[in-house]
Amino acid sequence: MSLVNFTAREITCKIVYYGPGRSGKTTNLHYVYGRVPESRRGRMVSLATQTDRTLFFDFLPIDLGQISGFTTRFQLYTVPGQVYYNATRRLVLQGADGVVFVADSQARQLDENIESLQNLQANLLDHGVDIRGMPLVLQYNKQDLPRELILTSADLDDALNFRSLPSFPADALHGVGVFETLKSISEQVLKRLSQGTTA
Ligand SMILES: Nc1nc2c(ncn2[C@@H]2O[C@H](COP(=O)(O)OP(=O)(O)OP(=O)(O)O)[C@@H](O)[C@H]2O)c(=O)[nH]1
Ligand SMILES: [Mg+2]
Repeated sequence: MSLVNFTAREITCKIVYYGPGRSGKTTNLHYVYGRVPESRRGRMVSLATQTDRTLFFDFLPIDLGQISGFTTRFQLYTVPGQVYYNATRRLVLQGADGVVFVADSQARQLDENIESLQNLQANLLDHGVDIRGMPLVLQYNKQDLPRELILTSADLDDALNFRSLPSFPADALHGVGVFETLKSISEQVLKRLSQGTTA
């Protein structure tokens, strides 16, 4: 849940990167960490297994600077994608202001993507949140892989994009689409916040 401190003129929002195992959620955060100037980011905390699978979550706080006179901070989290970590996923999702769904573009991962999206919907519902009301963007990652292995953005939109959400092709390993995705979700979250406070 976003925290607005009117005295200090600070806003803090929580963005959660969600998606199936090995889709590239942690890779997105690593890229952001590497590109945001040190003065604008905190320490990245990763709780991972020895093989780099996220065990609990990754956490990266970044500072977007001044927006409408408020210092705006985003806390980026990833969930563990592996199916059996659902309790942890649900916990990390709690209080999210926005979600980035990182899909794996490989054709053989399509069922995992669909299952993970359904799992997101169910876990949000457990927190009393309707997915249709949650700021959400889709990222089609691993578009750098050979054409015969992956689905195009258009195919993935057909299969996953149930309400014309913003969607971005990406190669998070090399940074393609990473900041476009982050910018889109940030804008949606801030828009929601401004609507909420003026309502
Ligand atoms: N070719 C390619 N490989 C990628 C891309 N993004 C991530 N990877 C690789 O995919 C593997 C999994 O990436 P992670 O970022 O750890 O995946 P994750 O979604 O955090 O996985 P979990 O923590 O298990 O949920 C790693 O070997 C990455 O280097 C991409 O855009 N292209
Ligand atoms: Mg991970």
